[in-house]
Amino acid sequence: MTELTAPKSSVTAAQFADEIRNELKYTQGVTPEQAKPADIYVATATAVRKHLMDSWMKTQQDMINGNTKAVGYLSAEFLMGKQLRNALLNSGLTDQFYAAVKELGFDAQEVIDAEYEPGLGNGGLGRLAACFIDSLASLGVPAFGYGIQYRYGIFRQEFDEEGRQVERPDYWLTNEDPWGHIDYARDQRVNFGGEVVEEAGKRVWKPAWAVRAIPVDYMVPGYESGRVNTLRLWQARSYDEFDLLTFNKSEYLDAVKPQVKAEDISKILYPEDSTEVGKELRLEQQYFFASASLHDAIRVFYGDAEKPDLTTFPDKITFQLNDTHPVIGIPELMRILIDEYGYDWDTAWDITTKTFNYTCHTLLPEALEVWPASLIGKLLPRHLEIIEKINDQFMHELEGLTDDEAKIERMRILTAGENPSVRMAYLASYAGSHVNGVAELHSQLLKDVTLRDFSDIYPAKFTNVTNGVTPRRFMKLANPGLSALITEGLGTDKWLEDLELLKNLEPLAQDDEFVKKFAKVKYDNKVRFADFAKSEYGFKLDPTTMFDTMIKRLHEYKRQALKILEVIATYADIKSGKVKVEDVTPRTVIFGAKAAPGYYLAKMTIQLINNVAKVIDNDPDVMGKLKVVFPWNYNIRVAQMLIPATELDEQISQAGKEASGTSNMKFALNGALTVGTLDGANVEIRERVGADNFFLFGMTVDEVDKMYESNYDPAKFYEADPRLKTAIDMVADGTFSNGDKETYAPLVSDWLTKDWFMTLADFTAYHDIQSQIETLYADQLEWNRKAILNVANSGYFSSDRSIEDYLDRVWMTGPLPTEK
Ligand code: 26Y
Repeated sequence: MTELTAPKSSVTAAQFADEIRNELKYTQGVTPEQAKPADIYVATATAVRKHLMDSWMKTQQDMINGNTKAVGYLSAEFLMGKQLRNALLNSGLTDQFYAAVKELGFDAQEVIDAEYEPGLGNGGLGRLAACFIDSLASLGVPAFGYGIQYRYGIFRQEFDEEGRQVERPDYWLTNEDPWGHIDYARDQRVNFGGEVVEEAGKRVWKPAWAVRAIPVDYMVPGYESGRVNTLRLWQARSYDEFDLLTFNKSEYLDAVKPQVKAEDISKILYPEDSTEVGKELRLEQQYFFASASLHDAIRVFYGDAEKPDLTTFPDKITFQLNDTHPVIGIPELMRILIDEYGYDWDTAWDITTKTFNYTCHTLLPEALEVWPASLIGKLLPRHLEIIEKINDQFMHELEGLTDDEAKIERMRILTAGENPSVRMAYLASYAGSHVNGVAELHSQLLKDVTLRDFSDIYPAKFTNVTNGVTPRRFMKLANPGLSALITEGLGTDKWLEDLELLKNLEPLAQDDEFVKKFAKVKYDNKVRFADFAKSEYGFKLDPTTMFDTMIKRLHEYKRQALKILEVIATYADIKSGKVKVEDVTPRTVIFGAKAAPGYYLAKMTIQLINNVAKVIDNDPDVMGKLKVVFPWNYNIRVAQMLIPATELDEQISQAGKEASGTSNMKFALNGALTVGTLDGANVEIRERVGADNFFLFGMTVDEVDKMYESNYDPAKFYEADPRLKTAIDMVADGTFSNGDKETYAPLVSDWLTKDWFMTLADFTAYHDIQSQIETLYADQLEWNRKAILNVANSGYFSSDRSIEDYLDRVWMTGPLPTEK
């Protein structure tokens, strides 16, 4: 597979092969004859890094010496995916790589497969951060991604005999990581614990222990921009015993305890998303990377100056807080400015508020982080004092702005009462310059519901930036067939930098020849995925069936249950003869999802899906008509194979719960049609691709609210729809648990008595839309026409556009000047 439209570097394939040989010899000490694919991978990565080195250094120099404000993207997660092909693409070395590897006698795919995917994120939020830093570099905006280099990424998912999820550690650093450069000389000390004392009229923090933060730098090459930014991920190391003993005057054995503890800080990514985990270690992680990153930015822009003028800090860099996870950076910057640099409170506040902006990624109240003040006091006593003072100042400010005392009380950053806690979203909304949601509907709901009081008082802070995805990874790399066809159709490959150009494909949706070519690309992608699924998972997929996919974290609000209940009902319809076998549109239903290890109902849903898959697979009555597969350990690599092969994309969350979604954008851009609710970015996708080209169903946000108000009773829906009743009864009666009625009892009971996300209420509408889907699918030309219209009208969902919006609405900066 070659990728002919890759921008070219002037290096020839023969030269690149020599560079790889050189790395094999001088970096790894192996001959080409001894080399394994993994060696070639490391050598190639090392060679690519060297190609990027000059641009990387120049980008940093231009940033430091110029007047363009940089962006610091503070994120606890960066879900980067494999780096090799992306780095080759962006450095213009793709063709040379394939030729050089061939010359060296290796199979390119084996070399690519040798890279272990870093899973340093849970899902959407982490992947968004990765897309954003790609776009920042591609637009030539000077930027740092700042995060944590977890030793263990998101767990590796396996399924046991019973179909239950089993979590295995993801020790991704067992092999060499040629992309990350550890920079011991640019470490930072991060302090914890201890107490605050009064010294010469000043509050002085006497920490009890410290962690050494060591940066690991990853190059982030822009596509065709000549710019290379930095992703700086911090690793926690301990200081030596001597140092610890001076810090902690207790016994030796007690003194080494913190040393062991120090290294734990960057050890593991918390696998929870959406539901809050109030773990001490998590707060330590958050402070660890926020503190190290802020100090690092000061070092980058002011060097080691004793008395830098930090009033210019907000002109040098603007920090985006990716959700509440880095919000402890706000009191940290206050502390740095006051305690370390001697600024007065007001000046420090002025600098801090100009420096930070906050993105909220949720509407679920349980996902808004709240920390017990006692915990903050224990780990970060000085920060608690600062937060108290911020809260006092805030209350005072509010008293001048409103007479509504109840409102003032509701807005407290530090809650009143016996066990006060700190609401990180409120702290960010008060201290940040801008607050944004991640899709139009979500930003509106933030203003109307979640952060309503704040938007009442500070309306100008609130804005929207709809998410986006990088077309480089999710079109060019993931879908070379479609990319080539688009380039052919448009007569240029400039669309990879300006995705709105896809609009010009619209007329081609009426060109039957083009539509057939498009259909062929889709079919080839289905075959490619079927082959992959066979070799990777042992699944036998029929590429002539409709590929119907639902990939996302497993969560009740996302409603995988709705999909599996519909599958069960269809299965029952075929079994009972209610639907004639010949009338069924053959479908392959594909799930990919990890559940948080402690999320009981989510894990049970995984078990159910696996067992439905098994029962259907063993039933000759539905053979060739219905198949369910659940490739385990869904990750970026699987996404890159599966999204291009998908024809129908499931975005079926309860309206008002999915902040945006980003796979919906990837699917539309890869020519899948969406069946979805009016939720998150689905709303905007539908607006752009056209209502005729989107399968809409289900309650709206208003209808959902009304139903909550009218005391929603799911059992009524169960009684009213015989198909739904049959499906739930089958889950209850042991059809998918070898006759055991207990296995899914908690799930069934939840559906019938609570069903907080109203799966049952939307079931009938979800079923009704299926006949529309199947009728259209029967007319392949029409289906593919609509799929092309999805591609043509989704250019807006490029993360380049999202970044442009951030630049205009939030960051107020732009690209570095280019040389004439
Ligand atoms: C507090 C901690 C447990 C936590 C950790 C991770 C909380 C949340 C998360 C991750 C959230 C996340 O991935 N949110 C998703 O962000 C995407 C990017 O904006 C959205 O598209 C998606 O709707 C949202 O669920």
